[in-house]
Amino acid sequence: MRIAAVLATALPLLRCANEGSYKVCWSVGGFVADEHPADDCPRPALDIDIACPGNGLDTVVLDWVDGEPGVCAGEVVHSTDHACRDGVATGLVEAGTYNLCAEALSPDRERLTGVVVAADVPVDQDDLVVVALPLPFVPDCQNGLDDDLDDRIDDQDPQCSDDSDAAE
Ligand SMILES: [Ca+2]
Ligand SMILES: [Ca+2]
Repeated sequence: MRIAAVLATALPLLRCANEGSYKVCWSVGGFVADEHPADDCPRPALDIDIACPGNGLDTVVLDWVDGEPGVCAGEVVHSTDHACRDGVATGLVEAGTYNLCAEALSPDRERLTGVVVAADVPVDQDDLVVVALPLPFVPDCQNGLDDDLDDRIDDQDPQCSDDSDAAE
């Protein structure tokens, strides 16, 4: 009887890790809107076969923030860095509702794009939440790199008519 009582107390605690699982997908340039299966990541809109630094994007930082809806200034309860320009991350946070904030960083960790906010994302216990983050495409002419290796970067390069040019 005593063992049974202990188990009855302990089992709910073991089962209730109070963690919610998530999957985050991001793609520079966005996703194809009509392909968004609930259990998987949508297809990237751009089919660009460039290595991660090729577009100046070196790191994607994902922050789960507990704070005002839509605001990234709050308690960061979970933060991960990811290499590569398109990607997927999965993980666990304490079950709750968060803002998901993402930043695309250059190799010297300068912020390349504005913070992308997915507000009020419910991450429930024993549930997988899929969040898609369409990170903005960073044109060659504002990525901080000398893409064509002529020793001139971005607006210093005469190939760039303005910073929206996709090719340096
Ligand atoms: Ca450049
Ligand atoms: Ca150049």
